[in-house]
Amino acid sequence: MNKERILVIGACGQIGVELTLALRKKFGNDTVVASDLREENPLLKGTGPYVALDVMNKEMLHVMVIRQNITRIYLLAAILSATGEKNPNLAWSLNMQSLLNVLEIARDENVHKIFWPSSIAVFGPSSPKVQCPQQTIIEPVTVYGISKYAGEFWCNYYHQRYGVDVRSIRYPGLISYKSQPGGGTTDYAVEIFYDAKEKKNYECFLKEDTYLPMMYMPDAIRATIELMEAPAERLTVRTSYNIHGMSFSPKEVSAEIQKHIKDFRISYAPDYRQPIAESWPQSIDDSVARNDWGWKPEYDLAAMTEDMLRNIK
Ligand code: NAD
Ligand code: AKB
Repeated sequence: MNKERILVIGACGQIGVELTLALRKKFGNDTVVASDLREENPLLKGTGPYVALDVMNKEMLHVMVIRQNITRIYLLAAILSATGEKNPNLAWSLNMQSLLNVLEIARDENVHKIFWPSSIAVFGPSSPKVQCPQQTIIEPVTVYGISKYAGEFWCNYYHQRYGVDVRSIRYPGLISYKSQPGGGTTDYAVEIFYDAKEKKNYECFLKEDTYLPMMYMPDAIRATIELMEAPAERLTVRTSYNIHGMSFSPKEVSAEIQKHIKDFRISYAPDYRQPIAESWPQSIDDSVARNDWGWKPEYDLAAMTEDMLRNIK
């Protein structure tokens, strides 16, 4: 009998909606409790239990975990890179305190597995730009990147010191069509598809030759599930795993879109997000994830573009 009881925190966000649906498919609808500050996302309605929850309220979270017999938590609530630069204190406070609340409750209760995502934003200008390795110089310059790097070490600490089985991935920029992105620097790579379909033109907030690591959402969801199902003894990284899907620039993705929408045009008006993007690597070496738990992406730029344009209504 399946005794798992899963809590997804931040279930109405870009990743949360798709991850919740995927977990419900795998473990059963009633096994996965979705929660968020926001109103329930329409795609989640009727697919399983939903509770309004502020992860910053540790007592409420603790009561919820006990009452619902939660055994696994996926913590997705966070403030992303671009929004974080507008309100650094809030970003630090939410990104750190939410993680510490979850780790402490997991240590004290019957929560035997946690997933918490980090980001390629941990890397800074001094990290290698191409094929950035798992272990390298890491000097982030955004508050988001600092919070993710500190978070990685809290995960490692709770694992080493208290045996909490917390697992993590440094997601690249994620591209999807089911739920909108929430204030990141890589959001252009989602917006461009919507504007291409709706208006046949897009004004990009990054320069045309800004290469960034990216991934299509189905690959990211699969990576998350595969990491969480991997045998603990296979995992050599308890901070956070590099994973890579593809690397492209605004110019390259617009050329790919033009193969489907001939009269699509892109223009460029770089803003405060340009220096954030320039501080990150252009591509990621994910050989450790490949060796440890068999990670392998399926989507490249062409396959993703075709799927995005087919699915955006
Ligand atoms: P998002 O902003 O789309 O979703 C976050 C969700 O958390 C939102 O629905 C929001 O309402 C909720 N939330 C915010 N504060 C909360 C609180 N106090 N209590 C409960 N819920 C709260 O973010 P996302 O893109 O889905 O990202 C999820 C995680 O993945 C984050 O940790 C993010 O840093 C990480 N990540 C995302 C990407 C990406 O490209 N989307 C890349 C790297 C890492
Ligand atoms: C962002 O741009 O902030 C996120 C990320 C790469 O973490 N998409």
